[in-house]
Amino acid sequence: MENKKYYITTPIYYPSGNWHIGHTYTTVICDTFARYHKMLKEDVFFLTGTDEHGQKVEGKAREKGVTPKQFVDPLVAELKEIWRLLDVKYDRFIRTTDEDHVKGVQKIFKALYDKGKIYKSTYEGWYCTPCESFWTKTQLVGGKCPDCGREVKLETEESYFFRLSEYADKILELYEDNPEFLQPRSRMNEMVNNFLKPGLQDLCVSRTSVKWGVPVDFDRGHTVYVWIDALSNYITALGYGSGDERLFNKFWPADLHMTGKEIIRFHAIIWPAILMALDLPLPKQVYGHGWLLIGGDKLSKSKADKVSTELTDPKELVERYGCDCVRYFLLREIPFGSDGVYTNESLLTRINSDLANDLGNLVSRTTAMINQYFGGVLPERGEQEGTDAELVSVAEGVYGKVQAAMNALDAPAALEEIFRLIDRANKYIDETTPWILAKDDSKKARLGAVMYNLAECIRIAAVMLKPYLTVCPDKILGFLGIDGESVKDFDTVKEFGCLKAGAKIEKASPLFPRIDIKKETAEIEKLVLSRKAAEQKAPESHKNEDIKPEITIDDFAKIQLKTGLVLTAEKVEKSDKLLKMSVRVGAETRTIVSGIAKYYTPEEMVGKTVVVVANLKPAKLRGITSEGMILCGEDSEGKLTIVTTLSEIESGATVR
Ligand code: ME8
Repeated sequence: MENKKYYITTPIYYPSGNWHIGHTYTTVICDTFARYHKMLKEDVFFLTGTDEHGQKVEGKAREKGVTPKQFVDPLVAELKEIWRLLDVKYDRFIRTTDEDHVKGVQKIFKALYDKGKIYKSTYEGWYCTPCESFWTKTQLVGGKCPDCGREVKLETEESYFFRLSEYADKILELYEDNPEFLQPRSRMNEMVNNFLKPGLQDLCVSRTSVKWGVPVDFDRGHTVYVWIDALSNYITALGYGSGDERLFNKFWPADLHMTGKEIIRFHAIIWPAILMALDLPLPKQVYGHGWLLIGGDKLSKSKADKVSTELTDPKELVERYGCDCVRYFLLREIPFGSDGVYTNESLLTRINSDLANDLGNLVSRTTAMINQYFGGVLPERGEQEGTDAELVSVAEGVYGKVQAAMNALDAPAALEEIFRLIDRANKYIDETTPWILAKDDSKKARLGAVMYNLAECIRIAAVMLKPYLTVCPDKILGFLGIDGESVKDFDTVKEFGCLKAGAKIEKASPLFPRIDIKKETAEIEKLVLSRKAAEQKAPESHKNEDIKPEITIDDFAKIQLKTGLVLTAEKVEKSDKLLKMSVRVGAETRTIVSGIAKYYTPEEMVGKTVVVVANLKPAKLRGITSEGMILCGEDSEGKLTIVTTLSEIESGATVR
């Protein structure tokens, strides 16, 4: 196969820090497409990153009393952690504060200026701070920002302008000549009717009032306004303007910019105009996906917190249900290009019905039967009969159908096709009734053929699932005794029968545990409500007035803190609060009684590294002498969390 290249980008993320599951949508889709094209043996470059400049960040940093860079650094680290948890494997994570990006943007700005595409003037416009967008009066909706509906204010300042007004006809022509350029189709109509036909205005591309931005190097009072800065990432990430443009020459133009529908105007009008002005090729396609809605609104953390008791933090969702479940929901539940509603119940229902029931059961039933009837050794395929041919044709058809769906950028439809095979295989078990065949020795060969067909369907489904789910496909292939790459790639799923008889089949452990939806949603609701209550209380109970009178370093030096390793733990009789533990502190082992029984079981405590106040006068608790105290954090609800070390450390180490 031709080693095609494929370049896909997500919009770079504004590091808000209030990450919710909606934020992960664009990038999980892109990761899936990148994985899919890698499996097609294409040379793929997948880009994501963060958009860190602008007034909003500057303001928030000021509020916190830190520099803008100090403000964004931890948020960027959090976002990268979310991508790690969701198994998003990008080829570059660009930050608009990266040195090469900053230099690239300065070059782009200067090139546009030298070409006469940027000029200096005065701007007066209605500015929406949260969206970092200027609007003309006619664009406002009811006097408010047309994108987010929030208040705007009139601002005037000296600015550079990009001659966007010259490009309306060229962009209309671009759409006409390339009907595929902007998808879904409805987005193109919106751009044409709302923006291009009424005519474009020149675009303000620098600010003097915002210091936190890329400085215009030939006019130091100005910083590059956020959209030229942010959009340019798609080429600076490939080294454009850096002197080493090998990646740029190889991957540009992008095959696909995937973005949320609210920023389509920037990607389908402003960005192509900038590229035209730079005489650079245009991306092949821009896709504006829909939103995850909660309570009928675009999912946003502040709204979500107000209106609902849904758990929306991607880290928590992955920790609770696993990366595959969250990815599956995002890719399967939201009709591509449209909005989709997010509820915990819809997530849990998907997990139970598709993953635990359909996929999980098929794998566990089949591998259990091969173990029960054939000692875990895959039988020969043998003679085919009955509905075998139909099953095989569904299995062999999956690859083409998935390909058609992915070419149409429709990941949910691709998953639907794979699950059609899984459903068909489950139905095949009911049709062939292997448990009846197993009772009759003369049917052994038929039973073998049924088992073979099922195992091969599972293999094909697992291989096809690899771009979408990142954990369970390999687990499934492992149960089928496949460890080499030879039967794990797309070339092996177009024809039925690659699986070798004689393979050692392992009885599968449950892939996805079934969730008691009622219990789980009730638990989530309780969790979210208690958190809200704690958030409201926290400022009061943790006020600085709580802080005790100052002490000197010598006072502090009187307290000896040491690390300890919990060797044993048991409940103290007739007490629901106390745990009695033996704790190794360096060379000695101490008995320590601690009031943590409501929060930790004895089993949870054994093996934990704790911090012990080692020179505390022993005290008797319920008749037991406690030789020290274990440090805990106490939240506003009185809930205790033990203090431990970030990495492993020997017991008896000094804590200071
Ligand atoms: O727009 N449902 O950043 P951003 C689906 N930095 N997608 C959602 C969503 C939801 N509820 N909420 C957010 C920016 N997104 C700019 C882009 S491009 C050069 C600069 C998606 O952090 C949103 O549509 O506000 C966008 O694709 C991405 O998350 C980042 O949004």
